[in-house]
Amino acid sequence: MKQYLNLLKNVLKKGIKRKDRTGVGTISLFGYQMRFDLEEGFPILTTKKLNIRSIIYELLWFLKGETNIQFLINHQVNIWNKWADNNGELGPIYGFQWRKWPTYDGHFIDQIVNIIKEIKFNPNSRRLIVSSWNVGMIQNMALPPCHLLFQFYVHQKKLSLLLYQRSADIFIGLPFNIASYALLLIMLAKVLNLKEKELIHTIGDAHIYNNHIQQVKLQMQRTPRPLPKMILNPSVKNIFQFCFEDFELKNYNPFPHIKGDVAI
Ligand code: THF
Repeated sequence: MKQYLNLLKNVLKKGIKRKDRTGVGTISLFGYQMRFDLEEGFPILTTKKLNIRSIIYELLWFLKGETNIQFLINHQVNIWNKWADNNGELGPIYGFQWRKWPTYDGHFIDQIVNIIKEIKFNPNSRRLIVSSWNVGMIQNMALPPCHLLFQFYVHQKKLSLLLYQRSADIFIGLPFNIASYALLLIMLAKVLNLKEKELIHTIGDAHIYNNHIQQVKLQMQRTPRPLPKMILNPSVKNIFQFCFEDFELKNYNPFPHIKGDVAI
């Protein structure tokens, strides 16, 4: 993925040294956008091997509306462990806001059910938005949402998704985030009988942690390989009925995995 390598180049060249909440320190660039044409393949890194299993299970977990890591643990996915409390709870993060955004009068809004209806019956709408940035509940979340808002756009039966991410850990989290939203776009397109078109990823604070610089430089020496294809089970017509076995990543031939510590 050229787009990702260009981002690495830009941050190393134009980024500024910056202190951060975790104490690790970063090189940071404010404001960046990448575009991924899904017709060219599934946008997953080939310059290091990613664990697509974790990415799929995390997205299924968001879509279930769950905020307890038990489901992830049951499937040997440990990416959220460091932020959960003793009961495995993360507070009202992504899953809760996507499926159960609470209203003033005590009801709950299912943003995923609503967005599917809206895209179907009102594809020209300029309000096709799902948000996790519930200002009044941020203090109750283990971590304020990073990828906090996304918007859909339909043109000639093709569906695009624009994501706004306030903060991106470029080495660890960002490759997960890109693949996750590409997957969500493909899933929604499938159940809506549309084709997936473009993923547009906008980032606020795009940063490389100081302890990831060597790993990033190693990745920059690797030449990206052809993108794989993501195949979904065509018989699934309901977004909530997908399970892990319905996904197949074909022709993924990445360079070996590169380890890095996650800042907490
Ligand atoms: N905090 C920080 N500092 N970085 C992040 O990327 C991040 N997230 C989520 C919440 N807080 C964050 C958590 N997402 C991994 C991947 C995604 C995460 C957290 C951790 C991780 O450990 N990845 C390993 C392998 C994991 C595996 O094999 O399953 C890796 O090397 O990629 C970003 O949204």
